[in-house]
Amino acid sequence: MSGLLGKIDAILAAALAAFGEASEVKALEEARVKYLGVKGQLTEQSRTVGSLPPAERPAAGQAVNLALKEAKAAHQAAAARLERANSQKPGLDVTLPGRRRALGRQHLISRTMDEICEIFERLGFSVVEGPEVETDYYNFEALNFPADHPSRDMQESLFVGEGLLLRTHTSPVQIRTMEKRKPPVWIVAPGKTYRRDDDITHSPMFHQVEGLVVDQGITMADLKGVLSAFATAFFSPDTAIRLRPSFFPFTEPSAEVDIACVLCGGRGCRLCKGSGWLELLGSGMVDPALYKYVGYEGEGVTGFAFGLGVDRAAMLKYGLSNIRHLYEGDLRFLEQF
Ligand code: FA5
Repeated sequence: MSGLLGKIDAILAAALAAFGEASEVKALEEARVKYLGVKGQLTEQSRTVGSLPPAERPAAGQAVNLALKEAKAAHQAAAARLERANSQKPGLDVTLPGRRRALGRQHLISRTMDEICEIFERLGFSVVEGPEVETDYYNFEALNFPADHPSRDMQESLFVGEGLLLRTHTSPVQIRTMEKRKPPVWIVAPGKTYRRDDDITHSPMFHQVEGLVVDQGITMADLKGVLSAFATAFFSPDTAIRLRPSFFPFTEPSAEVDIACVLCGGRGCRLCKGSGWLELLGSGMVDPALYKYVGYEGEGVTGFAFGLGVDRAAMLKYGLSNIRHLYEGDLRFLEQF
């Protein structure tokens, strides 16, 4: 009996020492298995109690139980000590502020498009949209394009099926709007447009904002007044514009609108190739030939329209050297705006 009690004391002392010395979770677990596991040394002792003479069993049982209790408490204390130590290791400072997710931002094109539409909304225009896959009828025919116009050629526009193409401009929205609404019409139509173009100032997919006004007594002075108000709001308050004669099948007369060079203010520099002007958009008075397609004949109205390149406007405003910067998804570029 005394032999057993002595043995229990010795094992307990060894167990307490092992738990106390364990400096890692793995070592502590090994010690627990060694002394308290199913085949652990203290657990084994509790089994030998049954083989003792009945008179000795109570005292021996009590001694083993006490030893087990003490060993388990020491193991728990050691486990808590290791957990505390681990949570205080460098790299796990719970007082540090959490890691914030970087917030995204609007792409420069979307921002420019919104900004352009807001300016026209302040001038009394409302925003409408049209489909990007268009029929030949809306993209060309109802816009007075002759049947043999080069942009109707398969080589020039991006056709996606018989008589179906990716719209080459936002002008089809003019026809779609006039079909649905009676004058007065004051709308802008932003959206994506597609052409077989690809160089530093032209992209196969780009963006336009179409403008259309059809009302009583609209003249070219209204066209110039509205576009001048736009240019001063979008670029800077002293931005001058000029109208240059041009041709579009759906406007008559037609004009390219240039702004005074954003770099040199009109004196002439590398950007404007010495001319002092930069081309911004196409425009003109709505050709009355369109009215027969949309049932406006006899309304006694006149109108003007314009088509503004959004990518071009962003390039001019922010001094971008290559249109591809807008489409490469390089955050070092995009995060500047
Ligand atoms: C048109 O697209 C006419 N629909 C504009 C218009 C509307 C005239 C209403 C009259 C009345 P144009 O092909 O010039 O016109 O294009 C207009 C603008 O789109 C250009 O000034 C340019 O800024 C932009 N643009 C044209 N092609 C590209 C391209 N591949 N990449 C980027 N911008 C382009």
